[in-house]
Amino acid sequence: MKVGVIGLGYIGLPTALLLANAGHEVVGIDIDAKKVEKLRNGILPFQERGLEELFEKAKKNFKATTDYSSLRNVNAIIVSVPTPMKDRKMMGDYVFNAMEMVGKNLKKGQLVILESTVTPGTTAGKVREILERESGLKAGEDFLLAYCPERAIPGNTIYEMVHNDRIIGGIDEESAKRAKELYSTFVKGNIYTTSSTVAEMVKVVENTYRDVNIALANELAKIAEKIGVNVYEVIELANKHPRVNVHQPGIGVGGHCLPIDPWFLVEVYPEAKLIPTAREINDEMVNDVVKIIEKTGIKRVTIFGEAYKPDVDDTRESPTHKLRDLLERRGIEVRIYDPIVHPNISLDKAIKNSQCIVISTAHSIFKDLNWEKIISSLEEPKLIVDGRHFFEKPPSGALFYGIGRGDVN
Ligand code: SAJ
Repeated sequence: MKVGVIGLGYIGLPTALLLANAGHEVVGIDIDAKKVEKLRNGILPFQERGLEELFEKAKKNFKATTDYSSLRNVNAIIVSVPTPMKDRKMMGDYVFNAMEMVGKNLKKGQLVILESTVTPGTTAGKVREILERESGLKAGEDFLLAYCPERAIPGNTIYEMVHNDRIIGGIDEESAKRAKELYSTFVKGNIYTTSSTVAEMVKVVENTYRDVNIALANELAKIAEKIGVNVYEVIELANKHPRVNVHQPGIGVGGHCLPIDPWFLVEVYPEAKLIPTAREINDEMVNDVVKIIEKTGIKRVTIFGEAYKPDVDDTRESPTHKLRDLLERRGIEVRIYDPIVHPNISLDKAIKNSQCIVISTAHSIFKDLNWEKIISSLEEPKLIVDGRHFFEKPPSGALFYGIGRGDVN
């Protein structure tokens, strides 16, 4: 088939290349002319495991452009653009603007698929409205409309896009069926079809489940600190139960998904209590770290890790940013050391004259550092704050505070 993919980001580009690699003729459309230029010259706009090889294999069936009129001769159109949050509500401008352009170029018989994470009801609601208004065509009769959320963890996107089960929702059965046919040309996982609104809700539920679960883990960390036990040992043993899966406590929840998607559910159910409370618990985890640092009279802090999770270079909604702002507001000097996000910032420079190190992101490469040397180079009163269960045992030569470590704090 001929497929148009709008939005060549963390999800859209791998999707476009997987489709091209499966033998479809794919045209990728993005409003960012620089990104399109780079792709035309064989340069990828971001890192992702296996993307280079996929791009090499797929490039004969893939071309990038900024020109929406290339949509006129494709059979299917996938829209995968960001849906940030504004005032705790979905900011759908990128989706709605893209759908306007799709509508203006829509032809009878085409299949339109939305991938972006949206407030449940968006596809059958505003998206359908825009497409019908701009094209004068009728959804379900003249063109098909489906919703297919991505489920690929950043850092292992390509593998998961191929192997994870997929949920595909249509505004009618034919739409879901045709979308399933397209995705089954590269998805090896099971594909389950349903309505577009159910599929939209499933997507946000997946991330809300994680956020609420992490909030439970974070509250357990506070309790463990109170009663003097190691919360990680408690969770490890509780998870030996076949039907228990408590997640990991930490200094906070970042990324472009977990801090945002739960609010798309609250948007349709403002009476929600559990979901907003979980968000609050997770966002407040940095506060205890600030209190501990302030209490010790420390003036110079180096935060290890700016990425929102280990071994990625994405810093969106990273707890490190909130921690830095709170400390700086208290007149504390803050430097950030993250060799994945900032390869050219040296460790020595980042810790020179520092009194305190906070582990905010547990990058694997931090394990190879010479912690004895790092700690000896700190200036008194030398404090190590472990926000990610990085240290099994507190390193010697410094004061130590670990989230959930009631056994050693
Ligand atoms: N985190 C914890 N404790 C945990 C797990 C994570 O504090 O036990 C923190 C991480 O440090 C990070 C944040 O939560 O700051 C989010 O990390 P994450 O690993 O949950 O996930 P994301 O945001 O990279 O990816 C999630 C995934 N969703 C699910 O696993 C249900 C991924 O499959 C989605 O594709 C992605 O959201 C998305 O794009 O929606």
